[in-house]
Amino acid sequence: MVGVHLRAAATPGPNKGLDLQRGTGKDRNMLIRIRRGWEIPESQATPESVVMARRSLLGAGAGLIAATGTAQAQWRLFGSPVKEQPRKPLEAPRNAGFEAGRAITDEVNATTYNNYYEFGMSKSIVGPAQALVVEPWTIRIEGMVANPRTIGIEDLLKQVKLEERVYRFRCVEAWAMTVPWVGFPMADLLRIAEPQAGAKYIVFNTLADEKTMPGIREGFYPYPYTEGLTLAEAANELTMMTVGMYGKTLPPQNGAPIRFITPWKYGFKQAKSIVKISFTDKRPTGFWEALQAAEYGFWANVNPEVPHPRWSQARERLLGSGEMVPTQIWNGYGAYVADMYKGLEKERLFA
Ligand SMILES: Nc1nc2c(c(=O)[nH]1)N[C@H]1C(S)=C(S)[C@@H](COP(=O)(O)O)O[C@H]1N2
Ligand SMILES: [Mo]
Repeated sequence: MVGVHLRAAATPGPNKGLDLQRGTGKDRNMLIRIRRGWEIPESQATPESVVMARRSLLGAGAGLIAATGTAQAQWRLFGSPVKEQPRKPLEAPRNAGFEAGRAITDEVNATTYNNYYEFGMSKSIVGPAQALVVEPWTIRIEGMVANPRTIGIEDLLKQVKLEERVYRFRCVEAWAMTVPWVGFPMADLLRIAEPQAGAKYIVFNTLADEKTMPGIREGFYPYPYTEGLTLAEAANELTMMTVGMYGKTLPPQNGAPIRFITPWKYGFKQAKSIVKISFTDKRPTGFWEALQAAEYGFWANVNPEVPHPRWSQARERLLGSGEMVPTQIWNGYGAYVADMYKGLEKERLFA
């Protein structure tokens, strides 16, 4: 499977000819020939979606692959037909303690080249994602906590102080971006949630709404999207509950209204549109781990020397410029996180 290398060599950023070939039978009115999703050669599919596509074909659900990717292709050709949800300004003081050492990715690239499989298999889910209803939004806090409860996002935000941090972000598919996120330390969430003494893991479930999400209606995948962290990882000073980017609330496609960010881990850990947070003493199985445990594990820490079974992780392609740069262990955040993994060397820390 060499898709990632081909992709890396292709035009950078979201404006790729590649995605123009994706679409559904519904788009016959478009001027270009639309190749049906299930005709996408494996070499053009993204690594993560290859896993899903295989499963989808097994389940005779090839339509899912084709369900998206159209709106953005039109945008490239004719100007944006996507009416994006308005985003509220969300200015917060930048925490200068976190130097990304790279130029910030242009906002248009970070917000139009996405992985959000509930809305479709391609990178171009901006259009379908606008169906996400972000207000009102509540989060259920349960499991091993002092007081299980449901909290409105406004109430949660009243109890924390927002700040901006510029972090590098690395997807397991070997693309990367640098984003000014707005949010608050997950440590503050732990303080609010009050996990019990025996709790070891925090688990996030994200929205699974069949009314608005085509991927949920398909029913083939182990949704809701689930991810988890050890409580040490959750309390690490890098770990951020994130409600905004580029000085505004998160757009739906990037996980509005709330997701989390662990910049030393591959992107798939960083669950979007969180609706449930639970605490447990059992290691949770993540969405990707449930799909393909041999390729995606619990820890998913970035390491250029541990290749994915199907491609190298040595380098990454920056969204926008397309520049290829070396990947760093822990995505360059070892000074903050490496100590947490001492004594865990027997674990599969990097996949
Ligand atoms: N709910 C949900 N969260 C998700 C995903 C998803 O498909 N659904 N994709 C993950 C993957 S694979 C990546 S790389 C990042 C992408 O985040 P971005 O679209 O903001 O770049 O979100 C992660 N969180
Ligand atoms: Mo990813």
